[in-house]
Amino acid sequence: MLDKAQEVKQTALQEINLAKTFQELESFRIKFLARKGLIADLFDRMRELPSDQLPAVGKSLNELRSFVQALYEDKKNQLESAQKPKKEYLDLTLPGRERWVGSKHPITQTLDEIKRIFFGMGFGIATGPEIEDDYHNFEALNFPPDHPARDMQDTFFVTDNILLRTHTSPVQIRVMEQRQPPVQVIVPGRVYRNEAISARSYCLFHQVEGLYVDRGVTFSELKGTLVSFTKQFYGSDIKYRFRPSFFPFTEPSAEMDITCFLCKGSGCRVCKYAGWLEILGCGMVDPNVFKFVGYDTEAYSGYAFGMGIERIAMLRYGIDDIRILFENDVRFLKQF
Ligand code: 2NM
Repeated sequence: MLDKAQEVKQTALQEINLAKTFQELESFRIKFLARKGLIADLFDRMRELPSDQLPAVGKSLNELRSFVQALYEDKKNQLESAQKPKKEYLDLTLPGRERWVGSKHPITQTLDEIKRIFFGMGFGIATGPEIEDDYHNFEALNFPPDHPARDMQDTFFVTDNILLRTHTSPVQIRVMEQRQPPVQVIVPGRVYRNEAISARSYCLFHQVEGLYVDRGVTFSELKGTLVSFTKQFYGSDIKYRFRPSFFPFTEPSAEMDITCFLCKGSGCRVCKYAGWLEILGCGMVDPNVFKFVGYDTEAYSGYAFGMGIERIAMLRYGIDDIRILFENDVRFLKQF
């Protein structure tokens, strides 16, 4: 039996040198070390031995198994390290890996620029809830009960009385409920409209609205402020005009147009060959609104204005589909 063990040891020593691949090494393992291999076979045959020989034979079979197992492990390590490249080659002349730096969303960039200009003219900032009640979104803003904007078709209702704000004006109502004039704030934020989604309109967009209330505020101050903003934002060479308009919460109301900054008024795709671009709505706050918030309508007057940020950003960056602003596709965003 001990001779047999010696023989197996010699065979293993020869055959381990013949194993040059993982496959050959696996055959080696199966031949010698597996459950039905040569060594297991020797252990099985111990049953035939007289009991006085068992300790010595057992000891040498265990040694044999450890020995062959070690041959196997060494060869396996050799084969594995032969697979790896000898040494990593470090090319110090290669340029460093550039770190990918994120950028601000074009809507955020546009908002930041608008805020910066109004901060420079003395405006503060106010924010408020996106989920509003009918009172702050419509009633206190002088919308009559049957106004079409109050329809399910245009507004996302949560309950009969609770809705997603359709403009940021309810924040102005909340500001006026809490403070007496002078009030001079801009209100940036998300607003929601239940409209068919298309290249031109999305169910969600951003607005900046502004409000200035004090003693003796006039329409010419409104014009002066908006003209100053417009020249800072679009450039001092643009021309502008105010057209009469209508909003429930302002009287009189107007819309402001500027000459198309692309074609300078001669007509192009951006301005749809009109030469003019509509950029905001504005007006003198209707005294009915002041009554709702408890302001003295004899003592105070004020102006308000509002603009849609997506429209401005689309004009500015030449984007022709509003939906791409909400997709967060990095291939689009990394261009800004
Ligand atoms: C606009 C146009 C004109 C506006 C009015 C008010 C408030 F609360 F003072 F009545 N907030 N915003 C307003 C006025 C908004 O957006 C096109």
